[in-house]
Amino acid sequence: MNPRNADSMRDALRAKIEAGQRLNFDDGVYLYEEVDLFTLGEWANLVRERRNGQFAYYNVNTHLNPTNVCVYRCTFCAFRADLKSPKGYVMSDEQIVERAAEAERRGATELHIVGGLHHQLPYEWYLNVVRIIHRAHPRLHLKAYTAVEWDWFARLTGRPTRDLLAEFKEAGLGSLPGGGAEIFHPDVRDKICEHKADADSWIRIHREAHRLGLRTNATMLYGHIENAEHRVDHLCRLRELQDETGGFQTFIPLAFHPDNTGLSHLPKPSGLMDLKTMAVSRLMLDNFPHIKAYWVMLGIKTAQLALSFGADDLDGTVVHEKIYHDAGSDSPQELSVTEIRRLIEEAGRIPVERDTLYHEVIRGPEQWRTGRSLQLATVAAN
Ligand code: V47
Ligand code: SF4
Repeated sequence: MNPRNADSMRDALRAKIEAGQRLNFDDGVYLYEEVDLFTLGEWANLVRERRNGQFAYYNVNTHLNPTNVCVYRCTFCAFRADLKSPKGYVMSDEQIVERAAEAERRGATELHIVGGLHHQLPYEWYLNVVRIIHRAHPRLHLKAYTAVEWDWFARLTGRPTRDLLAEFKEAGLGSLPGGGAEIFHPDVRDKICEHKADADSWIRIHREAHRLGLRTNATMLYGHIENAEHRVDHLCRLRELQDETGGFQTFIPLAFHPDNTGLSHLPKPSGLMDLKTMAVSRLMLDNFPHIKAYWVMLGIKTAQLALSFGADDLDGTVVHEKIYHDAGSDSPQELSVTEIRRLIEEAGRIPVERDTLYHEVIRGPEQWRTGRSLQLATVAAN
């Protein structure tokens, strides 16, 4: 592109962003391919501060992966195990409830539950996980099962996912995590996770959840075999559903970790790619209230920087994370609240503890309670 055209394209984009106008697919690809990191950061930060001011959110949570045995063989996954593999496990009811009890003792407000799709476990087993935890620990918000898992439950039962979501909601399901989205574009999806739920199914399941009043998150796995066009296509598809339902809370870009995976020959995405993806996500997803810098996968240092590149959330204390640690993440297993708040303050932001649905959490000497809603941004009505 000749320099004069490049300048006018950049000026046009800056003007659109300052005026709060929507960016299109070509703008998104241009941001990735032609705009330098610091300009991207400046623009993304403008949008971030418009939506969330100086606040940066975190929560106190714990992960539970009830089984790692999985019928699928996603090439990027180091977590899964074959049915007969010595690495495979299935947690007992006692272990599951004890994990929830431990979470509650540590003051967690949320349990993040995802796992493998076991060859032999019936639908009722997954339902029972939510039911027994909710009965024993009704205050813990259960953010459970990705769209890929919901699609698997439909395959197991022959029942529509909408009915299954409703049944789980009755049993104590609070919201859905954003996993399983990977890259929607079939040119990539067919190569990295051929058999599991496709993009249309992922989108349909989140639409159904939103219509049932369940909030959900969305993710994108980047830094493997995809290119900028695939990433921007992914973001545009999410933005379209959000226009329709307003049910997404947070978008989480997930950096690929290659160790122990079928793609171990690939390098890790660079810090530059991490921050660019954070910024482009903030700029393209103009209708998402929050963009999360998941410190477990970004590393603490990049996650802290990301708070100036569009992100307004660091996720949580995250105890017992397996998916990234199996794939070579060298992040610690847990961050203390003191450390998270220090990272946020050092980045010049105001730390706010939130619950899963973005209400302020107010801590007393013994107990916590929910305060005001932190949804500063307006989302379309369901
Ligand atoms: O769907 C698996 C990804 C996801 C690898 O909703 C990998 O708040 C990188 O979705 N390298 C599950 N990524 C995790 C997830 C998530 C995490 C944090 C918060 C939330 C939320 C959701 O992890 C999978 C897949 O995209 N993943 N293996 C890997 N080797
Ligand atoms: Fe199974 Fe999920 Fe791993 Fe794919 S990413 S192999 S569905 S556990």
